[in-house]
Amino acid sequence: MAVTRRRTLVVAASAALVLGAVPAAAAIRSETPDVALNRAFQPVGSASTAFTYDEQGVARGATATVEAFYPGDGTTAVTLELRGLQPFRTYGAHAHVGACTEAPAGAGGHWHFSDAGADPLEEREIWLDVTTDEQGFAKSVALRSHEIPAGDRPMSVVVHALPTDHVTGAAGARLACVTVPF
Ligand SMILES: [Cu+2]
Repeated sequence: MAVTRRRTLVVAASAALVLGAVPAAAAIRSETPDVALNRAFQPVGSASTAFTYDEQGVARGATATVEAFYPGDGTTAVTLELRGLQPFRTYGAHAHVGACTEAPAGAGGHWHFSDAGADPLEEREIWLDVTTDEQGFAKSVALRSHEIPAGDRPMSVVVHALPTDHVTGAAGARLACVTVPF
């Protein structure tokens, strides 16, 4: 586990450097994720908290690992790892307001930081778009200069068919959803 965690932090640190996200980079100082979960996507109808709604786009048995870091310094970091997806494909992904349900729409809309004011849309929300490698593996990191308030937390990560439109936030059909206790 220690090795996995170290790799997570290195990836997050690299993203912070690339993005120049100096304030949010503080989030990755957390040694241990405050939230960490791994789930396999299962078809609707199964006893699961992670559903695939389109087994072509996200096969049953593909997995999602979500970690969140809350260092308490005004920043948040969230990482998403997906395994077993289609190779060489970009998927949109975001934190959503509701838990996953058997209906794709059940997770509701994008969750957003209520104190984010006029920040760009991506900074007001938690976007985790990924592009898979030849193995169908992908990882993304979202670093934000806000904290998730106790009474207003996202409850899921939804994987979409298309990259996220930076103006509208739209990302096409909902292919899969994993309930996350942020
Ligand atoms: Cu979404």
